[in-house]
Amino acid sequence: MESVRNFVSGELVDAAGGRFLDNVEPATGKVYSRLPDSDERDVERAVAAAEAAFPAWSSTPVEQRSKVLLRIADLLERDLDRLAHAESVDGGKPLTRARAGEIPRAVKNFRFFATAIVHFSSESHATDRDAINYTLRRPRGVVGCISPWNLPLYLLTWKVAPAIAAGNTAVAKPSELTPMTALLLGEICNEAGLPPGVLNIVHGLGSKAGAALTKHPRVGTVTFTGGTVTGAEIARAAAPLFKKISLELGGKNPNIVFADADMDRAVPGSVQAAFANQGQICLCGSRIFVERRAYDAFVDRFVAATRKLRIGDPLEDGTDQGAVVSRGHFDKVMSYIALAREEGGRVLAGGGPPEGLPERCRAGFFIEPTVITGLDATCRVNQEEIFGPVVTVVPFEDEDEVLEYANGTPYGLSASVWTENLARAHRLADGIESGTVWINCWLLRDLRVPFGGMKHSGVGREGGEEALRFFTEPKNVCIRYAREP
Ligand code: TXE
Repeated sequence: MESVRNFVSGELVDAAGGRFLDNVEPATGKVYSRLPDSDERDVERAVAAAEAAFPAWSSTPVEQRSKVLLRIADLLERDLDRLAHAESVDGGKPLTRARAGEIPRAVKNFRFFATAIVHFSSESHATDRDAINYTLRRPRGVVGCISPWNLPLYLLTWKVAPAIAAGNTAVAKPSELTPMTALLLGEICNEAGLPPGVLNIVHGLGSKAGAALTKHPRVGTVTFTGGTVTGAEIARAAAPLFKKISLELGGKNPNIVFADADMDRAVPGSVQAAFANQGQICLCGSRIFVERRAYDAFVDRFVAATRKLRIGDPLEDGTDQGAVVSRGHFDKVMSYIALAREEGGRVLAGGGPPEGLPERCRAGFFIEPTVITGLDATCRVNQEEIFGPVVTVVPFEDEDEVLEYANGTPYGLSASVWTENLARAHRLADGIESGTVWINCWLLRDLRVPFGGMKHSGVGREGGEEALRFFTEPKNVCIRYAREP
C-alpha cells in the first residue's frame, strides 16, 4: 500500500511519532493508502526548514523566483493525467472534472502568480511639496497554508503559489482526507528546482497537525480554506499572537432566477451551480429562488435536467457525479435530507444513495443529486451549509422579497442572478451581501479579482493583487525633502 510522506526541506519523511492514518477511496469505501499522523514535532521541523530557507529565497531576484514557479506550472501540466487520476481516486470526484477543471486550475495558479509577482508594484504618496512616501512590501516570513478536501490541489496551490511568489516560505497542511496530490506536488517542486525548505508539507489531522501550525509562534501568517467552525477556531488561536490571517469559509449561496431569464442558460447553469463536484464547492448555489410566475416551469426543467446527471464510478468517462468525500460527510449530507423531510420538504429528485452502481463502487459514498421543494427560507436546511448534492427551490414574488431571502443567512460568499433586465441585475449585485455576485453565470473566475466572503463566509480577500498584498508586509518610508522653514 502506498504511503504518503511529509515533505520537509525537499525530502520525503515520515512523522516523528512513526504513526499513520488510513486514507480511504470514497468511491469504494476502502482504505487504499496511508498518510503520516503528524504532530507538533513534525510541524516544528517543517517550520525550522521554512525559516532556514527564508533568507535566501526572500532575497532571490523576482525574475528567478518567477522562473521556478513557471517550471512548477509546466511540470504540473506535464503530469496532468497522473494528478487528475490521483485526485479522483482520493476525493471521489469524476476524473473528467479533475482533468478538465481542477488540475488545469492548479497549473494556472502557479503560472498566474509567477507572472503577477513580476508586475507587482507599490504606491508612493507625495505630501504637498514637503515629502515623499513610498510603500515597501516585503515577504512576511513563514506562512501556514491550511487547505480542504473538496478541491485539494487547486486550493493548496491557490495559497502556496502567491505565498512563495512573494518571497515567503511555506508550511502547508493539506486535508487528511485528500493528501495524494500534495505528495506529488512536493516531488514536482524538487524537479523544478525549488530550493529545499521553501515549501514544506505536513500531513495529518486538523486538530493535531493543523492546530500545531496555527498556533506556532514563528508562523506569523495563516491562510485557511475550510469550514466556518474550524475558521473560528483558527481565528481564536491566531488572535493572541497577532497573526495575519485570511479565512475562506463556508457558503449558503443563493441562485436567483427571474421570470425574464434566458431559461436555456439559467436551467443548465443552475444545475451546474447546484451539483458540480457533488455540491462540494463553497461557491455552489444550494438555495435556488425562482420568481413565482416561472416557478413551476423552472422546477420541471430543473428536475428533469438533474435526473439526467449520470452518477457512477468517478474513473469512468461518462460520469457526471461521483462520490462524496467520506463516510462522515455522507452521514452529514444524509442527515440534512432527513431533516428536510422532517421540516416538511418534498423530495422531487434523488433523496439517497443510487441504485445500480458498478460492483467496485457498492460500498462507496454516493448520494443522488437531490432537489427539495416546499421549505421556507428560514428553516435549518435553508440556513446551514450542507455541502453536498442537495438543493432547495423556493418561489419569490419580487426583488425585495428575494433580496431578503438572499441575505437572510449568516453566510455571504457568492450569489448568482439570472435575468435579462440590466438595471435589475445591477440593483441585485449592489444589494446582495456576498463577496462575489455572478450575473447570468456561475464560477466564471478571473484570477485577478478579489475573492473571499462577507459575514461568516470569511475574513480578507485573496486573488490577484489582494493575495500579494496579504502575503507581504507594507512599510511606509517617509522622506522629507523640503528645506527647513
Ligand atoms: O473541514 P475543516 P471538514 C465545510 C463543509 C463541511 C464542513 C466541515 O460544510 O461539511 O466545512 O468539513 C484542517 N486547526 N467546508 O471538517 O475541518 C483540516 O485538517 C487547524 C467548506 O472536513 O474545515 C483541513 O486541512 N486546522 C469548505 C482543513 O482544516 C484544522 C471546504 C479543512 O477542514 C483544524 C471544506 C484546526 N483546529 C469544508 N481543524 C470550503 N470553504 O470550501 C481542521 N483543520
